[in-house]
Amino acid sequence: MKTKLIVLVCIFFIMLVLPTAAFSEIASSDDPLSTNVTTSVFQPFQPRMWFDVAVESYGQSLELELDEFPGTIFKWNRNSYPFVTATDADGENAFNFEFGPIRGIYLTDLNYDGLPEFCARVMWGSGIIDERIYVCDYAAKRTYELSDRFNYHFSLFMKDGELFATQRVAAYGQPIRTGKLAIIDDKLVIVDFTHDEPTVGIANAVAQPGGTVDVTYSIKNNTNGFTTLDLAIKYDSEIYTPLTVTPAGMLGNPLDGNIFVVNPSFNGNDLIRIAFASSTQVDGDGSLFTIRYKVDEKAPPLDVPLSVEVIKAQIISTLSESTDIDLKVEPGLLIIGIMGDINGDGEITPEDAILLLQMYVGLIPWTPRALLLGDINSDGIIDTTDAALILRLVVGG
Ligand SMILES: [Ca+2]
Ligand SMILES: [Ca+2]
Ligand SMILES: [Ca+2]
Repeated sequence: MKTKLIVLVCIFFIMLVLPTAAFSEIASSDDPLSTNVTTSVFQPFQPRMWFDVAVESYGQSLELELDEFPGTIFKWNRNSYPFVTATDADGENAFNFEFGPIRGIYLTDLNYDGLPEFCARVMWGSGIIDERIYVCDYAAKRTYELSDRFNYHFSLFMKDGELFATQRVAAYGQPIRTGKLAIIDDKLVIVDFTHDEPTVGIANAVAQPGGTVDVTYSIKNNTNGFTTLDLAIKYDSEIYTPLTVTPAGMLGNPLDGNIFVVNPSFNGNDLIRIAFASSTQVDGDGSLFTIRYKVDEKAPPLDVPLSVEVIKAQIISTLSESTDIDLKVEPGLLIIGIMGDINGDGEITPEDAILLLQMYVGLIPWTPRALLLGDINSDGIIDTTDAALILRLVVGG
């Protein structure tokens, strides 16, 4: 939290004190009338790849000239030091990148001066290789390094026109952090810009007494992933009982090194215990598992809260290193009732039609029960037609 604040304050401060640097001046010197006319246009530098041997194969060297550094030729040498040289307009050596071997370079403006930094992916060492990130602020002739030999690898990738960095455990390869690069307090860091926390959500579901219902439990904001889940789900067997618990593709494939085990009646109680372990990190959003519940024939009309208790969720990095995930829960509802019983008294009466129309015209807020039991003709919308059909059900039509 503190880091995010510092970044925002830094960005604001830089924008405040360096407005002229953040703008590039465009003036035409060909037309004498326009020599005093200067237009300023904010041109943020669009991140892009210069080259990456992991993406495409290249020869022994490449050359690059940038509008931001006119006349300067940057040359990458695949295997010989200096791995990148900069030559100025006079053909003089202006700067050497004193790090390497460089396997990829991405260009992005990290300090908001409108000029790109050279962000290099480096494979360092012989025998045991470190993946490292070096950033060269060519305008200031400064270099920053992100490395942690034997412990962590750091790599770069582009996605949706943005540059991202990933930190992985050297021995196992699991990513533990992905975010944007930033220079904070003169240090190169990876800043995680995700604001939303990982959350397990339960979809609302509806069932008639004596019927069955599939309830889906999903995860969202799962950016950093998990390797274990330990969950407990309470139910009330007098009202509803689990029949099956089916893992979704994300958790279910043993070929992916996943183990998913369920006890539907822990210690003989109305408690489902779910334990999940994976050899790799499961990331991304989607369905985790689906529970099919059987609703008792004598179950009254009810709105039953559906939740899940997260006993433990972890990212396991090494034998000695693991991180607990603060997995939030968004509960859902199991609505037990019959179509058209909007007020949940177990009968279809004109009151249900009145209630539906009051919600329809916005006099009272929609209830989950009305949304799940109100679409009598199943056309996907709840409106006056459904109210009329409820009235027909009253007289047995
Ligand atoms: Ca810059
Ligand atoms: Ca009713
Ligand atoms: Ca309808």
